Amino acid sequence: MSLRTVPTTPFSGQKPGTSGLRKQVKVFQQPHYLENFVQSIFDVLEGSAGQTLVVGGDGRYYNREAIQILLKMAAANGIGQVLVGQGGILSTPAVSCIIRKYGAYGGIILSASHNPGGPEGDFGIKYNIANGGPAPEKVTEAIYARTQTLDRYRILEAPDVDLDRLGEQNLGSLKVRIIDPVTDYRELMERLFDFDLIRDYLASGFRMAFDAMHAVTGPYARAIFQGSLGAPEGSVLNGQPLPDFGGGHPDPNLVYAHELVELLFGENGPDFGAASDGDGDRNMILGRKFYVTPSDSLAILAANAQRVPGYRDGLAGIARSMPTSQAADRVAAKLGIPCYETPTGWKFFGNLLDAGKATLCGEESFGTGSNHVREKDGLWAVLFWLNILAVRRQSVQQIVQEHWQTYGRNVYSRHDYEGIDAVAAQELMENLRLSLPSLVGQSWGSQTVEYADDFSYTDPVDGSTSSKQGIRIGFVNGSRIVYRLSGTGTQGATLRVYLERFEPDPAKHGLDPQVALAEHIQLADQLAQIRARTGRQQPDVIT
Ligand code: VG1
Ligand code: CO
Repeated sequence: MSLRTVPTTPFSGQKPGTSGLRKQVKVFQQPHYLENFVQSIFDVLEGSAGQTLVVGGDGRYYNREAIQILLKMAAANGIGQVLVGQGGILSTPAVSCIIRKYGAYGGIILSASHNPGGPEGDFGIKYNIANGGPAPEKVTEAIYARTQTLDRYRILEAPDVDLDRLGEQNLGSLKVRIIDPVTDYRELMERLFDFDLIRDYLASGFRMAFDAMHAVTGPYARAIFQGSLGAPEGSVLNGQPLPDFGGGHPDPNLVYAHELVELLFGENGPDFGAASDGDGDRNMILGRKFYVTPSDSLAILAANAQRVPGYRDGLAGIARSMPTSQAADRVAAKLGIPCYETPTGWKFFGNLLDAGKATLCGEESFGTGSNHVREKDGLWAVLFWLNILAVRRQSVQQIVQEHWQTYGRNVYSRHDYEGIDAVAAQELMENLRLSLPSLVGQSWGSQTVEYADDFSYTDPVDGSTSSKQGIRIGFVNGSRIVYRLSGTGTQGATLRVYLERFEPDPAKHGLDPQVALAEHIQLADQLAQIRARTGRQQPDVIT
């Protein structure tokens, strides 16, 4: 074994996006590419010598190779101990849980989340801090700045670690501990939810299906749903993590989780269906022939939280990302607790959770979570729903419809235009931005613009400001159109258009959102010239 300092030169574009650095696998496979980024992380960490890091990934192609490089670099950079999930597997929420439980200094997650995997797919890397959450912008910016001046990295030349053998191994002065990926996480879930009650409900004939989409949640879902909770074998679909996710797109929405959707919308389907994404932090919730929007899901979990053991004492507050619907705000208002509006990306929830200002958080992009960890958590959301269903003994559809009757319905939809020309996308946003001041007060049909701005956020805890977080056009009746460019894509640009309209009338709650939002959909195109500028006649994905 020998310690090597390898000369290197910076790569451009190693800038973490909404959730870490995501690039095509081919980009990561270039000599020194991953090493440069990892060294930049180590270079900006202060006082990490002798400390513990948690490392794991979603099992996608290049996961094992990347972990070997990372471990050898950790050894060469004076890290004391690394906890690694067996086989290199750890879901994003499990990493967060393990960092917190063992008081680790931080963690590194290898994942490109919902992006496809395999040699032609994507890879990613993300740094999490000691609270278990994604590094805040000041850290990711420091890492990026370091990537641009880097001229060397340190690595230990040593044989590979056996990632499949549980227990301790030495890599130079670094202790590597291979741990079971599921145990700590399952124990945390058992403390939050009434497993006995859910087990009884499942034994009474209530049927569930969970689609792990050949991604990281397979082992967790099998252990928890089929193991601890006694759901019949076969309740977990696609439960084997595969490097290419079986050729699928591990994004739990109506388009990509079609196997589950067909099951739930077919005849004699299960009562409850759910899916998660590549790294296990997202969730989609389905009832029989019924889809729950993630924004509604957050609001419903909040409204029912006190029925669940972990949240029996009530919520301190709710936080949602700006484009997420305002359904949660209505619940917060009724509960008399604050509702915070943050930019897109889980890193903005960390301070609110640490300061005890928020208990539940959510994003419209199938992300829900709480103060139990500092990441969004797919299986947690599924267990939360199961617990509520087991208490209320009503169908998913009944629970959602009753919620709308009580609070009104925030009709919501997101339209994604994927892989569009990056320059055209920038121009579209720039043009829209320029037109904002002139929009206020203008009317189209029944819609009058009340405000039009580019969302800027000041963190109430540390006072840091993040600007240009999405263009919002709000109407006097409370409806909104929001435009953002994705910060997780790897090819071209992805335009996201978020549409929301409040419907108080229960007689209209059953309307298809695409119909109920037709006026806004048309207006969204007109105001931003989407079709003309992108050349697309319709969105690629509607959620
Ligand atoms: C998307 C979602 C955002 C989410 C992010 C990471 O970002 O919109 O809400 O936090 O993905 O989720 P963007 O910038 O593409 O809109 V994950 O599960 O990919 O870590
Ligand atoms: Co994810």
